[in-house]
Amino acid sequence: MDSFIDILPKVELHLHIEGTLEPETVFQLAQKNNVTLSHASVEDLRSAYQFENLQQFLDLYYQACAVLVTQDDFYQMTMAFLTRVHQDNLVHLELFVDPQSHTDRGVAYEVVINGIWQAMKEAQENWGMTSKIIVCVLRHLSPEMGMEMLDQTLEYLKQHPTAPIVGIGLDSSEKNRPPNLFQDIFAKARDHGLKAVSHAGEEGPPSYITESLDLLKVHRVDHGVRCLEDMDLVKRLSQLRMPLTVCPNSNIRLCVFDKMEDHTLKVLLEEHDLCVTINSDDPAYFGGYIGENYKNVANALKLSKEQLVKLAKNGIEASFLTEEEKGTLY
Ligand code: ES4
Ligand code: ZN
Repeated sequence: MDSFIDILPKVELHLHIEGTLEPETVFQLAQKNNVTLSHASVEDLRSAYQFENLQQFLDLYYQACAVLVTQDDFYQMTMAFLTRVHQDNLVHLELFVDPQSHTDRGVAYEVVINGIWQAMKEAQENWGMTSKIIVCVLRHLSPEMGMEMLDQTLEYLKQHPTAPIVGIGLDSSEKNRPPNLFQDIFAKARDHGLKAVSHAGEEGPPSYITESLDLLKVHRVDHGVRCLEDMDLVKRLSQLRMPLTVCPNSNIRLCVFDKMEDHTLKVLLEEHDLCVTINSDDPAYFGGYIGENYKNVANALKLSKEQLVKLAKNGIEASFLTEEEKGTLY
């Protein structure tokens, strides 16, 4: 089954580009940019990757973000990631970036996007891999700060009309930060033609998924696994054919489920006929890139080849590609 997964063309829709920084790169960039880290060595940092919840992970993730300073740093990080997932036969990617975790430290918005975009262009030229950017609002910060980030995005798009930014997302600490706090930002983003996605129902309650649908008018729900606590919601997600970007390794590493055998992905896919997709979230932190996520969940839940193909096709369907572009991937 692993070799079948290796050759299966895959799409990734839930990937935080900052979550691809491997500990070796964190140390290398820290040294180059004179950034002080609170861990003594690569091994020390890697051994700290044992999390009991989302917040413990985010504390380390934001600390590591501080090593990214120049446009070339963002380019190198993205290029290293794209090179890695090209080996997994990734054919299309819609990546998340958290501009606020960089602009808050004095890094210019365009430095972040220019660096990522350059790597994306090379991946398309070299391998035909297509990719897009979704800028995320950090929900632990104020809605005003999120609106500022959206305004920077709209200004960047005005200056760079061919930029691959296609959507806005909502990420970071979910508990006690309901989507309704951010509805003005999403309304404005929509008015400017951006698509919408939101992390919901990972650690937060199913009502955050409902709010994401009703108030943020999202096109996809990121994670969404806690929908199973509300059967009316599950029915609605099924009727809407609303995609869920599920991240198996992440869910185990952040203790959303105790072990992979307990993961509800197969129930969501087969019993409730939801548009489930497989994604890696923060692969450097959660023990695996897209291929490993497919393999781990396939082995633990004994998924068939047909089910794996269905999951991969759901990824194409749930993407923000045009119908014509999707047709070339199916
Ligand atoms: C994240 Cl797993 C997860 N959840 C919410 N926000 C995030 N940012 C990066 N990874
Ligand atoms: Zn995520």
